[in-house]
Amino acid sequence: MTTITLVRGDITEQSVDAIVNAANSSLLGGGGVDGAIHRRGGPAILADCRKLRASLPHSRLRSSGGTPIGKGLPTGQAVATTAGELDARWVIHTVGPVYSQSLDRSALLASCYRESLRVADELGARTIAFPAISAGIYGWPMDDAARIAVQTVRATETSVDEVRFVLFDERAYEAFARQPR
Ligand code: AR6
Repeated sequence: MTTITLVRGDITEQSVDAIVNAANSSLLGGGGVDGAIHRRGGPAILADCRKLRASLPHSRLRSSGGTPIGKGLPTGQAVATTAGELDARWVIHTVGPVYSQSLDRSALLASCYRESLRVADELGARTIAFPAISAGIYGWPMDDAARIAVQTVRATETSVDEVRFVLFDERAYEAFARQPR
């Protein structure tokens, strides 16, 4: 039985087996949760990311500035690294979709939660903390991001005991609290 809990706070301050990072395909860091995790977790996480990246296939993705990203983790997938100095055993990096008004990318957002839980199961993680993936820099409307997050976790079979959503502000917390758990 998986329990879903909600916490208002900073994901880098959580004590759990696995902390999920809302990363980008490059796995080389960024702003938001990604920036906070690398800052607080220290250089061991980036060192692991670089190694993982070298084993990934080349993608045709380009950064928003048009630079080819080269090797990258496809949107909707997840991989694990050390958690460095964070109070966790692993960081699970997943790449959320950028929100689009013209294309329905919800399946990719749902995939981030499912794939992260699959990786958590492979690792043997029993407690996992998720941020509101795609609901920051990637522009996903918070209510919809919360609905997809909670519904997907509820519908996914996993050995994880606790899925903790860590919401950075009151608005995000309220959006998650409105979802039936
Ligand atoms: N703890 C918990 N939640 C946080 C934290 C934190 N420390 N910091 C921000 N949030 P975002 P995305 C919230 O932008 O939309 C990066 O540059 C934030 O308020 O971190 O998936 C990556 O490299 C929002 O509600 O992730 C990618 O390029 C939620 O976490 C891109 O941003 C997600 O915001 C990914 O964008």
